[in-house]
Amino acid sequence: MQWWKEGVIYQIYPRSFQDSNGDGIGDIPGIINRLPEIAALGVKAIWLSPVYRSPQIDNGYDVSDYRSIDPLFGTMEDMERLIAGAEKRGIRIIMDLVVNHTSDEHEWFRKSRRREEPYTDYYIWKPPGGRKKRPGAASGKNPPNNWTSFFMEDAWTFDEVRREYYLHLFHKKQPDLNYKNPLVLEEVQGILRFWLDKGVAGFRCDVINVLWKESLDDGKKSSMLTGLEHYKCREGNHDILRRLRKETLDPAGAFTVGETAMVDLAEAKLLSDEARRELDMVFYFDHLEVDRRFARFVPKKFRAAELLKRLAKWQQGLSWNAVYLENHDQSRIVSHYGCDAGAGQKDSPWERSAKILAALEFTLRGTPFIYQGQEMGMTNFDFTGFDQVKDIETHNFNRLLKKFHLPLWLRWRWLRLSSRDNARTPVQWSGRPGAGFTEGAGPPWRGSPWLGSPWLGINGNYRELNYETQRDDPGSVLSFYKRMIRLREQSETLKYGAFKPLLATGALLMYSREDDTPGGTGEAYVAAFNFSSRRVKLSGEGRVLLRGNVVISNLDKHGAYDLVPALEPWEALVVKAR
Ligand code: TEU
Ligand code: CA
Repeated sequence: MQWWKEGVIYQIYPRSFQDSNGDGIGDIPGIINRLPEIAALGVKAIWLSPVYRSPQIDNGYDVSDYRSIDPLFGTMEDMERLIAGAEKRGIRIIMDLVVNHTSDEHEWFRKSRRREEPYTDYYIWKPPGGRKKRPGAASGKNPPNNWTSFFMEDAWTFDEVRREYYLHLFHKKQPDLNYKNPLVLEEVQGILRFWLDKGVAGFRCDVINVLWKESLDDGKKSSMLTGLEHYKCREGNHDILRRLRKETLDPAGAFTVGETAMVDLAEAKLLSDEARRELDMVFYFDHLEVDRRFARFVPKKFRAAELLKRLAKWQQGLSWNAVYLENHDQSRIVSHYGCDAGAGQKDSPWERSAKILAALEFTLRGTPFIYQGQEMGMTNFDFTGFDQVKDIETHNFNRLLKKFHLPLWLRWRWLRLSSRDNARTPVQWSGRPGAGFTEGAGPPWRGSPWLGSPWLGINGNYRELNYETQRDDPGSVLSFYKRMIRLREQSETLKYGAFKPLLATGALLMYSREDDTPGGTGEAYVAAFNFSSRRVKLSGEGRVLLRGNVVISNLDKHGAYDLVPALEPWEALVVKAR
């Protein structure tokens, strides 16, 4: 029995989790102080977003030393205390492995740009492009090809020291490593061994499906990422993953979940197929883009039927799923697929829909991941303009939309929904100034420059929506998450049963989870969800399907259910059908 199939994994974004020294930035001692709350949730592991030394251009996803802790977050001793403290509570630590790129302040890059061996070819360097000016290149630039970055900029920057261009699929301060140089893979093996020796249980692997750049030829012009076809999920990438697994990860019994940008089902199957020994599971994005165009940036109408279609595709397409609804790059799910009206209020659309999403997550097949604050229904930020946003991706996309002359109101309407800062506002632990996140001296929100203010504004709804108001309330979102976690842990069918889509019309969707294994229990649960603020009548077929004893109700319904006529606004109902 693999522990990572049995239990739930909790993601912490350290800078927004708990500040312990009043500088307005979350840190590792803060996480240690909150281990009792994390243990009370009932999770089996913590995935820690990066705490390595970093210039913090991309909030730590730009690493300058993989073997040291950034002073912002604490010391290596703090990290060792966290690993030991978590282990005492039966909680494993999973580190964030960011090795598609480093920071440009990493020693390797500093030496590579000076052609100091053996680092000269640790990165992807090229002389300026062909003789003729490349069409579309910004003035004065002549990059080796036409690739664009995930952050909507050029993917090449000219280095004045080496007098060549270097590739960066993200920010220009995040140069891509060159995996065609075998020394790079050796360095990565060393990083894995360093942290496995510290006692971590595995890794969440950042953009782990774009490591191998097959060629540097021009890409087909694309609305999102020109050049993607040359580096996404290439055979060389699979070889790298198999080697890391065989030589380092399997001997240590380490767990891996890959974050796989733009992955499709066929690619995800190859990456997570147990027999291929590459990754244990992968994060895909399809189910979170039902109401979005251009990845997650341009909104469109949400349709439950589309959500069910995409859920079924991945639930039935992969042998095991990483089930998640939020992370540090995504908007808050209660504001996205739910309704955050009445945030913090009892029996509000916010409370019902936060619970409906918990019921969805914990009745899907796969390892559930909870992102910090999701368990209390934290909502998207309440910022009123770009001046309060810190995320470089949001600002870059805003600059791109400005080039297309989109008016400010439309740019803000789109980007306030998709900005990664929605998930990065400080966790709301209490209703006191600083929301129990920080006791810093500065004003308790909006991230003003004074020392001690939170690095990013605290959502103004912290007074009503916080951990303390929910901890002892059996009807709270937090208590509902705890119930879901326990229910799943106690049910082999909810953990391992087959997923079967049943029906979806308008805002209503239904599916079942069944133990249909030969000689199995034949147990089946039927789950029904109303993703709307209207009462939805059930069709004849729906009424017949939704029969049995209630096991989950976000409206506290109990007992036997037969021929349910309708679902209330934002109602989730799960019955044990047999
Ligand atoms: O994200 C990579 C990635 O695919 C996302 O940036 C995604 O493309 C973007 O949010 C649009 O959907 C990982 C980390 O999760 C992210 O925080 C880092 O910024 C990025 O890699 C670079 O390390
Ligand atoms: Ca701090």
